[in-house]
Amino acid sequence: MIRMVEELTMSGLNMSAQDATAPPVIFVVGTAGAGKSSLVTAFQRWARFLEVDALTINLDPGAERVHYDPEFDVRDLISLSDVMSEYDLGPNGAQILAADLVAAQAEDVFQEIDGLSGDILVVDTPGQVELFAFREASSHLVEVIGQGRACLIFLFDPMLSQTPSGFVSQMLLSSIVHFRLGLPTANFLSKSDLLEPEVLERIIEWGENLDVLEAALYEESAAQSLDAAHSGQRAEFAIGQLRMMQHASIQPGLIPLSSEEEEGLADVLTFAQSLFGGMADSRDGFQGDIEHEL
Ligand SMILES: Nc1nc2c(ncn2[C@@H]2O[C@H](COP(=O)(O)OP(=O)(O)O)[C@@H](O)[C@H]2O)c(=O)[nH]1
Ligand SMILES: [Mg+2]
Repeated sequence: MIRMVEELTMSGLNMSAQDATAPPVIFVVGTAGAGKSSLVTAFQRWARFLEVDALTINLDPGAERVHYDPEFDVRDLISLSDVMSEYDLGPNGAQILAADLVAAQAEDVFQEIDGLSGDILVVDTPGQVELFAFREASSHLVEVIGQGRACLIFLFDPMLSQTPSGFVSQMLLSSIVHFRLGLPTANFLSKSDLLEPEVLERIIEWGENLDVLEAALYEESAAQSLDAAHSGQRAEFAIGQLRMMQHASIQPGLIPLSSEEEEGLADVLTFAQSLFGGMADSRDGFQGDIEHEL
């Protein structure tokens, strides 16, 4: 894990040595309604208060309202209602086509953001995670916008996270997105203000202790009175996957986040900083000193 972070840090520094002004990029991903857009809004507001210059981008053509102040808004390029009428599609088909059309214009998007100098760039992504992670064209978009200095914040839905199987399902989804996009990923438990303290504590413990999660999974299966052999297999499969992730140094941990109460926002910033260096580096030209130290 440490070696991986070091390598990433080194490559991050090298990139920024080429272009000292390009800020690190955080892509915010998660299932529909997980709280992505709210996080981008809360993060920008919070960062401004700290005089950290957080720039934002909206990549969701289906967004109805955007409450942050984006440097680039994909809706200026593509309107979902235009796609629906032009190609005679329903909302779902239009979302898929719009995602591909956006990605096909990745270079235009890059022109819009090239040369921006902020401390960090936070990217809001389409409502459904599969539109961002599983369309072939999106990988290209991630490359073009990320410029080798990007990471992912994966948001867990708080309601789904309350059952062991829901929790594990999201862990697996997060690891698939991580694998698919190939970016360092941190998992956050979204809207944690909605959870009772003891429920929150239990979920966080599942992220830290696989044995506890395994026991909870077996208990859940038993309560659902699935037949014993089948439920055992199911739990074994899930835990096996998670152990493999642990083995591959993919951190299964989960950090509580509340955009509503501005909790965990510092952890989002810290994650990007741990990968790509401090904010002051690019701003004050300390980059050379840091490379020298390394
Ligand atoms: N209580 C609470 N609600 C939240 C929080 N973040 C988002 N929400 C609500 O969750 C819903 C979906 O949020 P949104 O940011 O649009 O999700 P997205 O589809 O992932 O972009 C909205 O009604 C938000 O007000 C939070 O931290 N706490
Ligand atoms: Mg959204």
